Amino acid sequence: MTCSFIVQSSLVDILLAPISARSMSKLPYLKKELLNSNLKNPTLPTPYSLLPTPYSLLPIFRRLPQMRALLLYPLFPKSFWSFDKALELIGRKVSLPPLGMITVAAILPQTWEFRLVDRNVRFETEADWNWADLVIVSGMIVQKADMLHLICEAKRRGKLVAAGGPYVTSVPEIAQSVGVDFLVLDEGEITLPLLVQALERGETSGIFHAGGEKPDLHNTPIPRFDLLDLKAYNEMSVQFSRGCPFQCEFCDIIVLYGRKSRTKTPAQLLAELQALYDLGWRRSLFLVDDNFIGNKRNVKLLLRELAPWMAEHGYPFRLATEASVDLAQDQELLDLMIASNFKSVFLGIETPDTDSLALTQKFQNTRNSLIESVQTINQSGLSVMAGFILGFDGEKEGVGDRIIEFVEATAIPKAMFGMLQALPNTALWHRLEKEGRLLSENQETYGHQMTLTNFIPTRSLEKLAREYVSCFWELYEPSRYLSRVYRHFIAMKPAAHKVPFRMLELIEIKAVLIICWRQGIKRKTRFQFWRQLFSIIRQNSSAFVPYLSNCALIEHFIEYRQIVRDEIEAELAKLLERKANCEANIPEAREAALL
Ligand code: B12
Ligand code: SF4
Repeated sequence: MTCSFIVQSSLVDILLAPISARSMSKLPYLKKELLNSNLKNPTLPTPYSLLPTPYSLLPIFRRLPQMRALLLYPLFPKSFWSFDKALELIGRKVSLPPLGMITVAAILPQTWEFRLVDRNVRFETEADWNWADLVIVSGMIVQKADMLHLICEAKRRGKLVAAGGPYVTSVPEIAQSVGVDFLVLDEGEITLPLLVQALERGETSGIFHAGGEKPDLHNTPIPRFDLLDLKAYNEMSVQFSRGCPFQCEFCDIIVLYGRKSRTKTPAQLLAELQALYDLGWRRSLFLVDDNFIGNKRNVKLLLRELAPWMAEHGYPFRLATEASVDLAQDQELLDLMIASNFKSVFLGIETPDTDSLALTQKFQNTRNSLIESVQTINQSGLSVMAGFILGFDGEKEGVGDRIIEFVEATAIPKAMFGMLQALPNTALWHRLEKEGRLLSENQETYGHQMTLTNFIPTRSLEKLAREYVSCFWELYEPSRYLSRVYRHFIAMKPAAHKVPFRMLELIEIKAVLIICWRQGIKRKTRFQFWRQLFSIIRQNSSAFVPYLSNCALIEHFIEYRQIVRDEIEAELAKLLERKANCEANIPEAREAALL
């Protein structure tokens, strides 16, 4: 293993600092003992007792084999992704579980005790804090504010805190600035053992990184799904691969997880599915791979084993994933996915403008007609969700209208939008930094749909923002949305296999009744809703459930398009005001000049 790590200050150093001259004679012994002490055996005498206080942490180290780790997953801000209204309808609290956290728990010594608190499900209690020897926090960029809050809370209570995951890996300095003890960067398969070794040596701080090495996923254990409150989640997640072979300029996947798509073995993934099956999970499952088809050879090997497993188990999970658009060019792969009960796929379309795609190095989207690719995938039997971005360099006016045309032509119901954001340390970030175009203002929530670009675009930001808002607004006009949902599911090839009949749960019956009440009686689109519903039942009854649940999402989109409009307009107003006020102030005037 070529990984490197830097120990900032160890318990040894802290302990030795206040020792009097008399005890200095014991130093070599103490240091050696501390480094070698076998903390896995609590009966061994440890040298700690020889040392004076304030070593409030000492009991923790004595308990190392049975360390109590409190895993805290920070809050997500309300966003396009939170689907609050739809979740409420089916009595769930969150869409997806923190797979990174339960993977971390599986990698750490299994003699430890774990308690997971996903703060999107429930808040931690004082009893949780008191219980913990070590607090572990993780998260992505949009969880930054709550993650930093948790680190401060843990430090206020005198707890040891370790932080890791995608956000701190991209920007470690911020967690450090609020006093985190251990920064455990990169992928945990490599760096978590370094944390454990440091704790075994009695150290109380350190930074561990993988030095560019990427772990082989063949050794990744089954995530600790048992730590989750399964009832709270709408979907479960598993991961087969990490990394992506492409090189889109704005993407931080390739920075964090590399350009080689590393996969687990089919047996590993089936063991994860079996674990979920044994825990009683019978609903949707999201394969959260960065690009599920990044390693086509290995993914086909998996699917050839997954399809019979699914059939033997009576298709217990509906599968979804993310993939690149070149999926459309591999009919064998599509057929294998459908045979394995994949129901939907998220595609990064980004923009219908070929020039922008080439500029952002998303060449894989320029090789074939994007419209035909989406139609092929849809007609083969997968429902398509897609992501779009506005604000690429050199973008011509009217991109909002071109996106609307594209989405209407392909009848994609759920199209996600955002204005381009430069994520820290991506190729885009470095280029814009070199060109002096990154905005100085620190944006708290990069990456969601309610912020302007965090850099100076090549065209008027005001016009860009207005196009974005009106594109969002028009696409989620209720009648237009319902029509897309209908066209999408009518075009879709009926399901290849029959899923055994199961009685609906009470909460599901209630949800269907509420959808029918809202869509079929309250809304002006009620006639369109019923007409389409009966047509779906007649022509493609296997699409009845996804059709209905997609219809229900209009409640979320109507609310969300209003939030996007209000927030973007408020940001624009602030920017226009700054432009008016800052003639004398050079850097601000420069930023405001982008209008
Ligand atoms: C599923 C997912 C989501 C789900 C959230 C699920 C959830 N509850 O966590 C949803 C769909 C909601 C989502 C949304 C977004 N996401 Co997201 N998401 C992912 C995805 C595809 C998988 C996450 C996952 O489960 N990974 C599997 C686990 C095993 O990996 P991991 O979390 O990295 O954990 C490993 C290591 O990081 C480490 N580790 C993790 N935690 C810790 C903690 C400690 C202490 C240690 C030592 C180690 C450690 O060990 C683990 C094993 O190696 C990742 C990409 C990825 N490959 O991870 C993006 C990713 C996390 N998302 C990202 C982004 C930007 C977003 C959005 C902002 C996108 C957008 N434009 O809207 C939104 C924000 C949502 C919002 N506004 O509320 C970025 C984050 C970038 C960053 N630097 O923080 C990522 C990396 C990918 C990307 N570029 O899009 N996302
Ligand atoms: S295809 Fe997706 S995951 Fe791969 S580099 Fe491009 S944006 Fe990143």
